[in-house]
Amino acid sequence: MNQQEVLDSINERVLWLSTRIVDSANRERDTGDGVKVGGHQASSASMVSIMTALWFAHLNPQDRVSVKPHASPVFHAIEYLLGELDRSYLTQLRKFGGLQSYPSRTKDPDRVDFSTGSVGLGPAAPLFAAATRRYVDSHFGERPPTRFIALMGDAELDEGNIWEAIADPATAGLGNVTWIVDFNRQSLDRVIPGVRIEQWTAQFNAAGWHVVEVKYGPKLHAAFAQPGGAALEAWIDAMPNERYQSLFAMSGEQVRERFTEGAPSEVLAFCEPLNDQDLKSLVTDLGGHNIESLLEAFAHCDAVTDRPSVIFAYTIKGWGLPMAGNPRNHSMLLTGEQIDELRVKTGLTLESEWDRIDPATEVGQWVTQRAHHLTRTPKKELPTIVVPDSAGINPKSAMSTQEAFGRVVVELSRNESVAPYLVTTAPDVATSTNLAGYINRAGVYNPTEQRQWSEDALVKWKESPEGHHIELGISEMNLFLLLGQLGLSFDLSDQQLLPIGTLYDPFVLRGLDAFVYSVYSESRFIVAGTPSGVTLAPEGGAHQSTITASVGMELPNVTLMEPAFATALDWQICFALSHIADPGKGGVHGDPEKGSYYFRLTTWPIDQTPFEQAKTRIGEAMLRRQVLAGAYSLMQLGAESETSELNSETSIPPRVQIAACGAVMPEAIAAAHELASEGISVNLVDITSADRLYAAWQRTIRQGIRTATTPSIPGALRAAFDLTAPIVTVHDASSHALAWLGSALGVPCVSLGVDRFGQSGTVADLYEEHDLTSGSIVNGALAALTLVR
Ligand SMILES: Cc1ncc(C[n+]2csc(CCOP(=O)(O)OP(=O)(O)O)c2C)c(N)n1
Ligand SMILES: [Mg+2]
Repeated sequence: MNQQEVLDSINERVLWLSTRIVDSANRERDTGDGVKVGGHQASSASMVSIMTALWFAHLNPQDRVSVKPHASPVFHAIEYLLGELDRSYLTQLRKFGGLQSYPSRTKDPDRVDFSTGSVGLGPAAPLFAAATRRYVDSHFGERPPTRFIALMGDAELDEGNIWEAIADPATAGLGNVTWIVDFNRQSLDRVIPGVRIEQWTAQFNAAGWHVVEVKYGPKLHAAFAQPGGAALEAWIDAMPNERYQSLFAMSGEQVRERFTEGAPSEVLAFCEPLNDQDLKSLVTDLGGHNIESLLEAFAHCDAVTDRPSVIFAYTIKGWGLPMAGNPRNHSMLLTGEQIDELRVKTGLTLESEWDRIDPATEVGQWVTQRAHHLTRTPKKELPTIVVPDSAGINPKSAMSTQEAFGRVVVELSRNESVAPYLVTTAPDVATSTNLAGYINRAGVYNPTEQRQWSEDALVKWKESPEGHHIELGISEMNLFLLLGQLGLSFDLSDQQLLPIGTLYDPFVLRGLDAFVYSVYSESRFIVAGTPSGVTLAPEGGAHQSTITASVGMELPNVTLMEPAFATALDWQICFALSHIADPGKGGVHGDPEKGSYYFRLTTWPIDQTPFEQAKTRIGEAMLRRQVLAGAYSLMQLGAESETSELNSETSIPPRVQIAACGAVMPEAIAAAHELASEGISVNLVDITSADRLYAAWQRTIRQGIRTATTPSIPGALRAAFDLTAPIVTVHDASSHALAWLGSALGVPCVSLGVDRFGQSGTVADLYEEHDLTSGSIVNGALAALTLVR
């Protein structure tokens, strides 16, 4: 057997297994609920030849591949054939604890390098992983060369994030990246009308990419070179996509009829001597299903080392299956009879259908040799980065959290054990989010040294391979994709980093899908959303974020922190970095501290004295613990007069609690004093992380539910709150984000926040408009007191 025959034989088996994996999940599993299991035989079949060529003839162990979501059965079939997946999993596609519907780094049992699912993000991930590797190689010495490869569906090119990713200079010149487009000209619902290859090629070329087309296989190429071949080529090229695709599911006789209908005489003359079967196999000879053509294209891409490559591999959705080229094949499944036929065609029986390829055969030996070649060396343990408890900033009397953030990062850049690992990034907002001081010290990363032309003494953005800041264009998608890959560097580049990104808080939502993508992949980074809320008043309208606090709280693997005071922020950043620094302790499963951290900050300067007073009252060590746990009592004011209307009937003064988060703290403090002067005693709690508090509450509740015992109130809440007094919550965010506190404490709760879109104005205007003034907080507290029964 020659190499082509060996690989074709493996290809046939991969097609069988991937089809059968989906078939078994759907026809043989009793889910008990009648809900269809699903899986994608047609999308998988389309990718079979490309993946066989890669894994069985091209990849090296250190290469990293992102696999198109709907080709997950092909990936698992290959991993199984290579001995990396236990046979028992083959009947567990989409089963709880089994193979995931789409490749998952964290939940699949085999070697998934990149999770995929939301189309467009999967291909971008290896591009940013390669950018991360370039950074790591510049700073920590070169790793063994890795090719970062993405296998993507052609409909993924409709996603804007693809074009954002390739347009950013941060991804330029990455010669170790190849995207392979499974160019079946079909998406979910349709055969794509009109092929946009020319437009796409131009777009990739314009972005500086190397473009390769693998359109026809060797049989067609040979035919085109013969007399009449030029006419044949022109005829196929001009044929509407739908018509061409329909040939694939036809018999030879039908193909002749449909293919030659209306054809010029030269084409008819060319087809005439061929028998039906030969004609079909000739005209359906697409490059994306020819392993030789694919390997040639891969070699071309390897030879181009100064820019990324994209291969358009022409394929057929459902290749090799009866549903080939059918416009509605996306979720079609083979019938039992069709499976039986495919099994026979593949040379298997009911007894042998799940077997690996016999290692005693020539093909089996090839597989064994590839399995050996692709074995990855076990990961070495990475040293832990020692992060101090505090960066030691000395806050001025009044300071905003954004300013404090800038100072913390600068201070950390002076710390020898932390500084080498810090890497910052921002989508064109580094200066306006207070990273400039850090960048002046640490420099901008550029793979090649750049001469500086600016005379500006304040902004010294030296660009060199030693720089630590990666400046991006204004794409929040790119920010979260890059942060995601920087935060997985410990796994994909054997080097842990401490990544910190900044963006304007409202635009967290612009990058949200990439944010979700990155934390679903268990990446570890810090992101600061700043400024946030209506407090950035004159900036106005669409720049005012309201639902981002809820996003930070609700997103798994992310901890939201929203401090009011500079020292609290300092402690929280160091806490976050110390967890990010320690990937050796395993994934985030069950441990929310092991994920990423989202700081919601503001430019509103706040008097720091109350925090210093709380430090004296509570003690620094205890206060630090409480700040990190999510809340502490900032001040406790006794009723200043005994004449309040509310306590006229009893001698005990009424007591109320204010739970305030972030920028609104001065209003909350003023309200506390006003209430005290009206004869009401007040406990004012600074919520430093609503997320950590909520998580602690939920943990005790879940524990109670699982063990059928009375849930306790978590220590973090007990330490800061009084368990009897009603509460008013105040937040420059949706009022909903803190509204759960009443339930957690079992007291009446009134929640103030921003539940409508804002507009420009002064901070005072907007606090008035959204009931965030001290007067509104006082009235809210009084309302809460009336709710006490
Ligand atoms: C962001 C996003 N939108 C929609 C979907 C639903 N969806 C899944 S596959 C698909 C089309 C896939 O077409 P293509 O990428 O060409 O892959 P093929 O199945 O043709 O190989 C769509 C729209 C998705 N997974 N992600
Ligand atoms: Mg497609």
